[in-house]
Amino acid sequence: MTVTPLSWPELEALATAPTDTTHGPTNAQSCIRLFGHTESDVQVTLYRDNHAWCPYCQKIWLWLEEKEIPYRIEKVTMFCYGEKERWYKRIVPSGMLPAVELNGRLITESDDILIALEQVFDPLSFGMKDRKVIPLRQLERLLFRAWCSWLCYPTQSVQEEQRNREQFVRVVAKVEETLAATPGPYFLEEFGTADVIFTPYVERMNASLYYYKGYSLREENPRFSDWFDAMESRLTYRGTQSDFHTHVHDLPPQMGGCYENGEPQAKINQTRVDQGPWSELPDITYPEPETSRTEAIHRVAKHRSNIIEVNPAENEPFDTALRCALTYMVTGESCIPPTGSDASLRYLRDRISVPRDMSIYAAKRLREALEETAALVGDSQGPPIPVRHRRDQDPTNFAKP
Ligand SMILES: N[C@@H](CCC(=O)N[C@@H](CS)C(=O)NCC(=O)O)C(=O)O
Repeated sequence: MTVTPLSWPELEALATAPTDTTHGPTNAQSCIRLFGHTESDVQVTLYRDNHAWCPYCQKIWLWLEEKEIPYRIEKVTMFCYGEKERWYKRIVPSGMLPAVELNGRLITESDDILIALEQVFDPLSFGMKDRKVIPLRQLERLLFRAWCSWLCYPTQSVQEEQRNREQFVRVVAKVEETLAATPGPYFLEEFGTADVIFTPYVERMNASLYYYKGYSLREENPRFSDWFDAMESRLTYRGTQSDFHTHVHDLPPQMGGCYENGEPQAKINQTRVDQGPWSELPDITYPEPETSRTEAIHRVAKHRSNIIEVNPAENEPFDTALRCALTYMVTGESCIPPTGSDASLRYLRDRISVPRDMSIYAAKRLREALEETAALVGDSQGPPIPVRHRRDQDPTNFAKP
C-alpha cells in the first residue's frame, strides 16, 4: 500500500528525544557532563572535534565517561571539514585536537592528557605508566603502523599487497595472543586504560579493512570478536562508537588516502556499506533498541531546515521526499516521493555521520528508509563523496538556528 507522507508535526509527535544528555548515557550531542554532580564541580574542559570522529579525542572522551569525571565539551572544526575556529587557534595555535583544560592548565597530546588526568583523578584501573600497560601501548602502535602500511599506500604488485596483508595479520595474531592470556575479554584482568587506548583505531581498522580490503577483523579473530562484544556491553563505548559508512568515508582525507585491493569480497563489502542492506554489516552485535527509528526521526526533524537547505535538490520536493522516507521508516508502508527525488534522498543517505548525528542503529534505519524510498522513483546517485576533504559536511551549515 502507498500512503501520503506525514506532516512534520505528525512526525515530531513520534520522535524520541535523547534521555538526559547531562547525566544520562554517553551521547555525542552533550555539551556538559555532570554524572550527578553540579557545574561548580567541573574541573575539565574537553576540546574535541565537531564530528565526534577524531580518534585521539575518542580516547579522552571514553576515559572521562568511564571515570564519570564532570566535564565541559567545546566542539572545534577539523581542517578537512571546514574552517578552524579562530578562538581555538588562539589557545592551540596548531589547531590540533584534542586539548584539555584542567584546572586552568591547557594540555595537548592525548597521551599527556591521560597522564595529567590520572594525576588528578587516579588511573582507570592500570594507568598509562603501569608496567603492564606500557607494552600494550607499544603493541597498539605496532598494530596501527601495520594497518597504515596496508591501507594507506598504493601497491605496485599483487605480491606487495599480499606482504602488507601478511604483516598486518601477523601483528593481529600477537594481539589475539595477548587477549587470550587474560581471563576475561579485555587486555588486562579488568577493563581499563589499555582498552581505551586500543579502541579508536581498532574500530577504524575493523571498518576500513572490511571495505577497502575485504578483510573482517572482528569476524576473523575470535578474541577480537569477544573484545568488541565486551566493549559494546558498555554504554560509554556505545555512545562514542561510529559506524562503517562514517569511518570509511572520513578516513581518506585524514589518512591521505585509503587504497582498495579490488578483491571480490571487498567489492561486495563496499556495496553493503554504501547501498545496504546495513543490517548485514559485522559492525555491531548488541540488540537494536526499540527507539532506533524514533531517534532518527527526532534528529532529522530537529535539523530539517538545514538538512533541506544543504541538499543540492530544490527545497520543496526534497522536503516531501524526506517526509516520505520518514513515514516509511515508522509505518513500514511505501510512500512514493516526488519524481526525480532519488538522488537527493541518496545524497542524505551518504551523509549521515555516526555518532555525531545519531546512534548506529538509528542511522541504519534511516539509511535503509532513504534508500528504499529513493528506489521507488529511480536509481540516480547523489554527487560522489569527496575523498580529499569533507567540506560537504561543514558544521557551519548546521550552526544556523
Ligand atoms: N599526537 C596527537 C595527534 C592528534 C591528531 O592527530 N589530531 C588530529 C585529528 S585526528 C588533528 O587535530 N588534526 C587537525 C585537524 O584535523 O583539524 C595526539 O595524540 O593528541
